[in-house]
Amino acid sequence: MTVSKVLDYAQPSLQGSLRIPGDKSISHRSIMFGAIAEGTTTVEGFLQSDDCLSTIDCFSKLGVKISVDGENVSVHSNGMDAWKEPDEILYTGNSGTTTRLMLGILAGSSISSVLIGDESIQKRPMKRVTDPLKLMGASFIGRESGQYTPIAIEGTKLQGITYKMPVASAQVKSAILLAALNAEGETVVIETETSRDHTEKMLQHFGATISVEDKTIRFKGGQTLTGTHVVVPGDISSAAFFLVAGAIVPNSKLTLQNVGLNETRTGILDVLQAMNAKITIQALNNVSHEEIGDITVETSTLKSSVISGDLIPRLIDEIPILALLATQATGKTIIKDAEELKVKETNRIDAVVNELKKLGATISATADGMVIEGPTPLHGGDLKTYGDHRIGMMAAIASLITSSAVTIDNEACIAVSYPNFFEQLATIVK
Ligand code: SPQ
Repeated sequence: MTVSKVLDYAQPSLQGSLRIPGDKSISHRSIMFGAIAEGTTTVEGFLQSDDCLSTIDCFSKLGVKISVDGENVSVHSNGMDAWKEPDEILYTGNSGTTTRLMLGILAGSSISSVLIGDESIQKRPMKRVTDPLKLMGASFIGRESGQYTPIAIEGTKLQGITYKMPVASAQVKSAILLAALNAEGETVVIETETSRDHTEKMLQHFGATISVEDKTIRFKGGQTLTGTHVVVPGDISSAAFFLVAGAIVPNSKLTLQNVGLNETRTGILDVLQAMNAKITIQALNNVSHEEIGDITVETSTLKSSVISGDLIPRLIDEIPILALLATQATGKTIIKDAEELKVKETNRIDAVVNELKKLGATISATADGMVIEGPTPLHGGDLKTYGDHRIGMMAAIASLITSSAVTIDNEACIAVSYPNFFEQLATIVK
């Protein structure tokens, strides 16, 4: 059941500090790697969101022992050979990461299984993953030759391949690398643009050897992973909503603690700086092969920017909230080279343009992005989330600067990546 929520903030200012919850991409991978590894893996700072719980659920059905105690998770496994063939269908919920990475993992296992996701996942393209995996010898049955779930997987022996990626996608790269763990010989993945590299970093953290030179990744099959301790940084994609809120809500100053600062994810910080936002980064540290730090943001007078090219994969999930930021910047912001937005939880180009227009923004869709003119005062309205967490949170942050209330049609979808979003927001609204 979907429940709507009315958001009515009377000219707030935002003050205080937030500890940003765990990174979704790294939380998924910590469970996957823990399940593949031999021994016990302990995870600290795990994101207990709907998507990450879908990953845990899939591995539990494969017989992996996983215990969750808030943000602390332990995974006990004797490696993939000890997994049991699941007697139920593996349900990946709304999670593209779970679905695509599981396809890579299960392709080279010794078991048969079936994967299905929710209504949104059933429309998201899987051939980008199943095609290269088939080149490795994988066996899938799914609608339109493995394009859509449900997909049945017959685990089999795989061969290493050399694969030039047609799109910048960490999910495609990760699915191939995870399959490569069980493949004979070397696998080489060549990226067009560098996408998030958490899989490469975590492979090293679990004791594997991987070579990354510019956009070429080389990985030898047959390596054994060993259980370890993983500290999950806060998710910069979640922090992004409060970074933008701090910049656009008058008289605000916010500190976001424990934010992952992996260079493949920090495109939003580059854009905020280019648009004149006041941000400072302190307390840099390294945990489990990932950079972290605290970010302070203050209300700023913003100017427009062009967001394109190799910046896009470094901020792909932040584009909805950056579009809202651009409505408050002077001049024309152009977002291009972002066709990938069309195959996310919903078509995020159409969703962002439709919903921000309802609030009075000057915004139009292009074939590969959008154009936004600002600054524009926004008014209230009834907004659709399309069941997409990032559209829901963009609408919620927009409501902080609208002249009247904003209603969102589905509050629950936000729990896909940020279950305590509204609780945290309430603590900083003054
Ligand atoms: O997991 P899912 O549903 O694909 O989630 C999204 C999101 O907005 O949270 C995308 F819709 O993030 C992806 C991201 O866009 C997570 C991800 C990863 O963990 O590897 C990589 C990106 O996707 P892609 O297709 O570019 O590889």
